Amino acid sequence: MKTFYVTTPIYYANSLPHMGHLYTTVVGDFLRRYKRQRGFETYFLTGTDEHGTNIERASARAGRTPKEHVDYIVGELKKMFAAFGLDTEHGGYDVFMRTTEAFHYEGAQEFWRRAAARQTPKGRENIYKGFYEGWFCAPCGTFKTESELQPAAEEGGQPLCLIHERPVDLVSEESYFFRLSDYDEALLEYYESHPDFVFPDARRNEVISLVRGGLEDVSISRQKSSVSWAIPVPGDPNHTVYIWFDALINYITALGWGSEARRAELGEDLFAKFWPGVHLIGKDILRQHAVLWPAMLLAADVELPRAVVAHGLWLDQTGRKGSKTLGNALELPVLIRHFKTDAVRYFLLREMSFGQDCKVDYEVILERSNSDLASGLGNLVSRTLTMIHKYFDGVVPAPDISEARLLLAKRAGVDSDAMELASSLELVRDQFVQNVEDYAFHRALEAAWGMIARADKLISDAKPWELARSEEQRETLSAVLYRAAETIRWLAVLLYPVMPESSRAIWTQLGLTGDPQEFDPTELKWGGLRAGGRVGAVAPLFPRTDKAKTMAEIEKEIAQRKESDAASAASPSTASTASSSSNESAGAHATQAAVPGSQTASGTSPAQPPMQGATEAQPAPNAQGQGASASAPEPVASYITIDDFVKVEMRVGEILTAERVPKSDKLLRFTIDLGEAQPRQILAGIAEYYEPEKLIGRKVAVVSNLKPRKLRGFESQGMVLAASVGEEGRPVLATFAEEVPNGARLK
Ligand code: ME8
Repeated sequence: MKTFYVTTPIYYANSLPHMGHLYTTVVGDFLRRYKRQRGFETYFLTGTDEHGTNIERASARAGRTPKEHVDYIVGELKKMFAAFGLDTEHGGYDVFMRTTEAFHYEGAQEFWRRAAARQTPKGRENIYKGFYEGWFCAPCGTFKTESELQPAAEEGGQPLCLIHERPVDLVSEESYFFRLSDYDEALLEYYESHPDFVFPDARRNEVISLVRGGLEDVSISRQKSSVSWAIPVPGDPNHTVYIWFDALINYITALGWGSEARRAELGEDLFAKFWPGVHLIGKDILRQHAVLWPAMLLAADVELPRAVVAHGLWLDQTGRKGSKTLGNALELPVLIRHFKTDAVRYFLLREMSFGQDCKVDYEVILERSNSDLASGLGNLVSRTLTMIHKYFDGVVPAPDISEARLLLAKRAGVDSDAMELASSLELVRDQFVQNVEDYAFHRALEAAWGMIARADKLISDAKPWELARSEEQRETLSAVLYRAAETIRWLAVLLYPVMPESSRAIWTQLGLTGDPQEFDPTELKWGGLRAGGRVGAVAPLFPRTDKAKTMAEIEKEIAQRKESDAASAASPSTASTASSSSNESAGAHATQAAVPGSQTASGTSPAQPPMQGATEAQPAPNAQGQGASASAPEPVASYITIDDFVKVEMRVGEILTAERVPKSDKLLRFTIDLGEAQPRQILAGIAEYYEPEKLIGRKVAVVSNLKPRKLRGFESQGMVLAASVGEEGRPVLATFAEEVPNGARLK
């Protein structure tokens, strides 16, 4: 049997999914259902990427351990996906892959060992130890180039990630590197000999020119002390595997690669059966999938995927990418409450020209749902079946017109035989199929809606309500309604992968047995609807929505949700993503008072991000990592120990003086009494939120053993702590409700 393996990205389990995540999963679900209809044995993977700094941070904000946090997110995500028919129970994904599965640890470590034991096409070690420094955006999980950053507002400050509009961290540490730079020729050859490997062409060209421009090595580990919530590097407990290196491998560990335990659990060798697969991704993660991943597979001597298929991004009306962090993406709970979930599936596939970006808001979905579904498909089904009930007591009427009645039929504008309609349905069906094969889903649906227009025209030209008045035109009436009903049967088969639930409802209303999923669209033949059978009861498929009323409800609901997020953000003890539907940025977390660039004191310029060239510092072969025996996954802990904690010295300080720093909108300069011989000078980026004069005499919490650093020419000798509230990260100074002496230590 032909097989088809399709994957979505595994989504970061830091916060709840939004419409962007739903989109790729709906496309995957659509393709697998379509391929199953076409006789393929299919396997569909979606899941979550559960390691890394961002998840550690999100869990800390939510007051959970990382494991509790990812379990919570996965539980919610699965419920939401189920509402859209994407889970196994509804015929959706076969595996919900999680990178915290023990078998994935085993497989990922085995992959590392395999790559480390082999050489690059240019005869050097695949993995070596070096030193990495760069600007790291935790929400992106990647290092950033200068062009991907907005320069820091202050000298020595943190630049902002252009996608997330948040400060990035300067990360500098010993790291293992993957020698990607040795794979440029091998990759270019592969792209050349596999023209369908990257789709669409625009993305393929982008990838080719990126690789032609030269690749640099990729940092693939972090020190355990900086990222502990991750898979340990085999043979080196001080390092953890960089999240992208870990995550990409999921596509094969899910099938049992590298883990005997997983193969036993699956009961068969799914890797042998289904690999290579097709990776559906958003274009935001193209480089990782079309450059890094194939090079990793070459390094470990594993067959490359069949294709990397990249779609465009959903944007808000101002043209910004819908994202969790910006909170501008459409929220799944809102979609679930206010729309038929099949209508959302249809919208996603119909609205976006696959490969291109597309603007969206709730209103556009409502409009499409009303026009294409309520007035289009839904209306065609209900008017046809209602007329069959009314004029034929619910019995499917005969398709043919006898010789004697041909002229009468012609007079009513109805062709004598149905072959013209049948062949135009075949044509549309072929267009539908071809467009699906070409990932042009919007065109496939446009074609299907051509069928609806055709059937609507058939009805409005023939005017069955007039034919019904004349006994002589009984056969014409019968033929018209049969043709409309048979067209609907074809539509139910074509649209099954798009709207499984509605297509089944249409099937039942037509009085058919079996399931539209069992029909191969290419085998549809005119006349499959049996005359004389009974149609079922008519029930509205897509009720019309009152746009103004629904929009008002949605807006109110979102406003209330934002308010409750802000309220929970303002009281850190209750901050939790449980209260937030899809916006992880709404939590409150203790942070420095927005003093830029405090994480690392190094002033050196950052290296390029891994995919565009990590600068190789001191290449050194990784002797330790090579040939280490396959061992059980090492457990990871997300906690810091008390020893880690006591390294941070925090003290009570009293603000003695406060003033604005000249030429800076953000910085205040304080002198603060920490109970020491001399007060300290400390700078904090809170000038937009606090009047300096009003802070004099205020007791604050200060990190007192932070390495001093210069900001705008002033040395800052510590850091004032504040909660970061709401989406804009408004600082609220941490303070004390009771009298405390200056210098008292916080423990
Ligand atoms: O990148 N429009 O996870 P992620 C369209 N864990 N699709 C969107 C979208 C938008 N506005 N926003 C998100 C990761 N997506 C990694 C992947 S795979 C080994 C690791 C979809 O949670 C789209 O598929 O940031 C995009 O590529 C993916 O979600 C990113 O999800």
